Amino acid sequence: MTPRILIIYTGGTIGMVETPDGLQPFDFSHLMDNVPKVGQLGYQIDSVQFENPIDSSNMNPTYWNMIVKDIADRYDDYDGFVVLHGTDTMAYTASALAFMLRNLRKPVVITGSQLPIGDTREDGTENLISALMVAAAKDENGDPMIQEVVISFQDYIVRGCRTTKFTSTGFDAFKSFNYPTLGSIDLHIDYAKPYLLRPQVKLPLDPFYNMDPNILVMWLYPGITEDVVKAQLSTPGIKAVVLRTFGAGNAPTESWFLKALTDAVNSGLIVYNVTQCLNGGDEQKRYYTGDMLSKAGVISGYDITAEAAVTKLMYLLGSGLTKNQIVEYLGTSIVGEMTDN
Ligand code: ASN
Repeated sequence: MTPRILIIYTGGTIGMVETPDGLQPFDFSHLMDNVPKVGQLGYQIDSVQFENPIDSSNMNPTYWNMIVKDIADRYDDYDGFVVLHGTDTMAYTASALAFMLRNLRKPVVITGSQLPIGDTREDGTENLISALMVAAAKDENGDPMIQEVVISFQDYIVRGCRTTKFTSTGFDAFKSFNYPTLGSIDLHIDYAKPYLLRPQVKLPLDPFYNMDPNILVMWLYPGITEDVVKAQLSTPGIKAVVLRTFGAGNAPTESWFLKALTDAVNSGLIVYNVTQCLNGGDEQKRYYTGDMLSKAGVISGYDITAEAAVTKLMYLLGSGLTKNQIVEYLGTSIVGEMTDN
């Protein structure tokens, strides 16, 4: 059977052109004209594109809804989906889509590039062709090899909601620090089958369109002042805080700081502890500087990425759950975004 793949082009460097004002997204036909090799795959490839392709720094929940709808509307017509996206916020989109595409059982493969596909030296051609092949891959039972949202970039396939962009210049821009890579792309494309998500229940795709962006990310640093902490925690409208802590999930133990956090929690704010470290995670009970946070009602994010934490909160807050239910979900994995404790 000829694989049927839908490409969703959102913008990003992969399709950009030089302008006097810097690199800017351009249309999809320009991109495809530069990769005639795609035809050699022999796939049936269709495409949709954002009316005005964007630099991914402009990504937001409205655009996520558009991607989710593009997939949901055509879910039965294709074997897999390739989302072309800028690298800057790709890890956020990969995480958001993982939560929003509920009951996903087909590949959603996100890729892009660090240099535009029309440049003499570029990484876009290979990334696009590899992503198409990953989206078309089947396992030994003829089921999709990938049944989740992944990022396929340069030499690796990684779980979308475990991934971080860790270099702005390297071609291997993405890394999954706390979960094994799902596949390697070299002479062959090999899959790490034990680590692939295999949904236990087979239910119809249930797209979600109600991400709630009322989140604050508070990054701690030595010397952070009471005024700065209090001003952030009293930001109008916020419902949850991603607290970017030190090391194994630690924070200052000064009484004003703990009081500010306790007051925030008591006033109904959800505070989610996510370490500033890329590798490892929170162990809130390990040091007294973390244990104080548990006592103040802060919830541990364990080894979740900041990108997954932000989008998980947007998803849970938009789901109409009670605070207790949200707290429960924050401590466990929904789509493989954290290691269950
Ligand atoms: N600024 C670009 C974007 O995220 C970066 C890239 O795609 N390499 O859209």
